[in-house]
Amino acid sequence: MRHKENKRAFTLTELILVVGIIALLAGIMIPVIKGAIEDAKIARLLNFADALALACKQFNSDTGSYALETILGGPLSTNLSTNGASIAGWDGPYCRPLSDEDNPFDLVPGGIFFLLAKVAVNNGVQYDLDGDGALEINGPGNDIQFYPVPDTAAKKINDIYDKNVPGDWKSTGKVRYWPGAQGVLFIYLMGGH
Ligand SMILES: [Ca+2]
Ligand SMILES: [Ca+2]
Repeated sequence: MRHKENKRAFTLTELILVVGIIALLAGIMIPVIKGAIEDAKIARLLNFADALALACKQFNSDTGSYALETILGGPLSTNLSTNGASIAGWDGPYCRPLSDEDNPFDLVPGGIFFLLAKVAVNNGVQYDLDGDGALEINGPGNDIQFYPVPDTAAKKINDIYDKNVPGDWKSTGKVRYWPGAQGVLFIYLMGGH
């Protein structure tokens, strides 16, 4: 004797309801998850910036000049991590060799990361710290430039450093930003007066 089939199929209404609830939950959760992932990347970027700021300070204390460590799809200048022995007073390495993966927002291999000292290159540190339109920082010094950084993350980072700085957040304070999908984020570290 066959057992009686006891399973009941979902009605169309029930299916539509379930699918609707799943879609609703996804609509709520996806932005939350995206925001959490972005916040974790921001935390990584800021830790990295802090570590490099310390390395730059030590370099400056030992040598009296400003480190130049540049990655542009690969190492270019590596005074901080490797090639500083010819610099008087150099007692490094001050950090490990950098990788483009040190930019948590690096979307494609071969992304770019800069640590620049104006003493050695043309586009160095220039900052209007107080937002009055005049530069306070315009000379040899160190900043970090990350590329690419999305503008949502750049704005959050700006608001951590430059909360009360007047003017356009992208051009004033310690954090500057060239906006765009492949935006460039600048964080002032030291020197440059
Ligand atoms: Ca100013
Ligand atoms: Ca700013």
